[in-house]
Amino acid sequence: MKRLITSLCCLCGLAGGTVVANEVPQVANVMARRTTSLNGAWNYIVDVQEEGYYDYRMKPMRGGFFMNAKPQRPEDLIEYDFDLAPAMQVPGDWNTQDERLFFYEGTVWFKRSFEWHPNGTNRTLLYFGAVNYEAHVYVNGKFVGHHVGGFTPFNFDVTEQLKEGENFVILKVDNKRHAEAVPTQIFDWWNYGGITRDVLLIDVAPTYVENYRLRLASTEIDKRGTRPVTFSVKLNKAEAGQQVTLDVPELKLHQVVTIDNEGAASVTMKAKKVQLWSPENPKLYQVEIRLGEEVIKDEIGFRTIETRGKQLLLNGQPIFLKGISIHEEKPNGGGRANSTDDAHTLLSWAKELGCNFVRLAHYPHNEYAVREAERMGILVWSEIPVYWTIAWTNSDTYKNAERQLTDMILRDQNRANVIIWSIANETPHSPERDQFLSRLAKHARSLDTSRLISMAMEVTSASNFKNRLQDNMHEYVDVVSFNQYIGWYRDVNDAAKMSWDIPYDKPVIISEFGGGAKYGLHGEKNQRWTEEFQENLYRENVAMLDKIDGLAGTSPWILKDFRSPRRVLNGVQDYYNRKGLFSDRGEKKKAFYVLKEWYKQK
Ligand code: GCB
Repeated sequence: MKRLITSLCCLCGLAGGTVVANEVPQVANVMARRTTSLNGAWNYIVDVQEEGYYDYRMKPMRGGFFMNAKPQRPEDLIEYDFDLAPAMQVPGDWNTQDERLFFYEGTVWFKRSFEWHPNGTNRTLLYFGAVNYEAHVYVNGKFVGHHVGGFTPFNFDVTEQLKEGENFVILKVDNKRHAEAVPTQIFDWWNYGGITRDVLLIDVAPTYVENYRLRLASTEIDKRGTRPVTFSVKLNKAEAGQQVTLDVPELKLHQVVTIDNEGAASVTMKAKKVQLWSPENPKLYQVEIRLGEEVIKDEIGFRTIETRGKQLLLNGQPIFLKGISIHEEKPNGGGRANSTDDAHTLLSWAKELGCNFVRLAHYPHNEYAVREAERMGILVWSEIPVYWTIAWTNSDTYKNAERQLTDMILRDQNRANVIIWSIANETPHSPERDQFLSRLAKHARSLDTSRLISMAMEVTSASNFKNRLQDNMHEYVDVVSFNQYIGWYRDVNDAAKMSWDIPYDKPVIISEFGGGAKYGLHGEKNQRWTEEFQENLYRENVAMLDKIDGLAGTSPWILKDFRSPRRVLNGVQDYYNRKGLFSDRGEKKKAFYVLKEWYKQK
């Protein structure tokens, strides 16, 4: 029997003392690096009472019995025995892999062993695509870092902790909800816990390319069809004088840049005859970035996105966003999605509906999904979980939201299909909220000027079927978007009487509308939960939307029924939000065809 050891000072990493934190800034495009996957079977121990964390005197024994280990100092070791523990698949949520954990919110410890042969002078980074919600990470018993936020990647330099031969990683994962967290305690989706995205060891040289950006510098094009393209690169170290080479063979771009004192370099080049990425022609160029022995390959598209008054322009041409909202759930039952196949199925359904756009709600989805949408010619709205009632005055909450926003942008900034960063969803108005959100909007803009900023606002309804959008955040966003539930939460059968006053000279997106229906339940059009009710609601809504001045797109709620603990109606909801156009098993409801028909005419 092998004993796995984690040191206590690390277990209580938050409680002071010397903690080794090996976190390094996010490494971009991990799929193109030299990696070893740690996906697969991980042993797990459910720690309902959090003994491992709080009570270092308790020593777990075989079969779940505990005895007092009497440590002399807080730094003494706690021993975990995973030999008898069951295993689950990583990436994956625990809720759908062990039926006892379906509703579980708390701490689970994970462990995986692996063979490792350190490679001379190179560094090794331990990368997690996402862990929901909070992770403490240990390598061979040493604490290497802590991360908060369930939908963004993070990585640690674990070179010093790894050794020749057998090694192990232990994670404490905690998905308890908190009022000051992002998202907060209340949200309308399943709080899937666990290591929900890929785990990789990344082999890098001591100096490596941390991130890079390749994009059109502006909307400019000269008479000869030449466009300015900017390449920026950042190394992990400020090693001035290093040279990085960029190649885009199809555009005959070959450029060497020299790294400055900040570890960065940037250059603007002229590129001829650039085919722009668009839903009709999702053209991607093969790109190679080289630093010494390291070659990073990517596929990058070029496009412009801008607004002119109430118009949205893609590559200079007005576009109507025919969208649908999507949660990150497997298409045909199951839990969190995390693969190109899952993404492909969901996005194919969106395509069948006639979509050129998806709102990936309400948090950054996995990188496979964004990349697959890009290959399929689907524009993306990407969002952070600043949802409903956030603790606006808490500075840690702000830092957390800003970090999630930064990590979302750093991960996907080379994706041509991502056109909108959304900073929030349905947030009740207050001066504190305005301050928080305007700061976030400015932050997003400081990181990325090549995309639009938006957020899902709420429309304020006045009497006599008059609807008015009034939100102080209008000046911080490029696109005014709002959710409305006419025909479901309010004004059933009154869509035709509605008028809309959106007093801003900006494009408008209806970021949600819809209503629930149980697949296979039929009846009259005024009978809630039937497919006919939902079908009629869509008919009335699309007719109403046609009258909204400046409407530049919509992403109805939602592609597929998704799990939510708030949806308890027995026999109808059964813990599913039923507003999908597809059932949780992938069956089409009648409303699908109404939206499809409307999109055909757009
Ligand atoms: C909303 C929320 C979304 C919910 C939806 C609903 O406004 O943005 O997260 O799931 O309504 O079904 O009520």
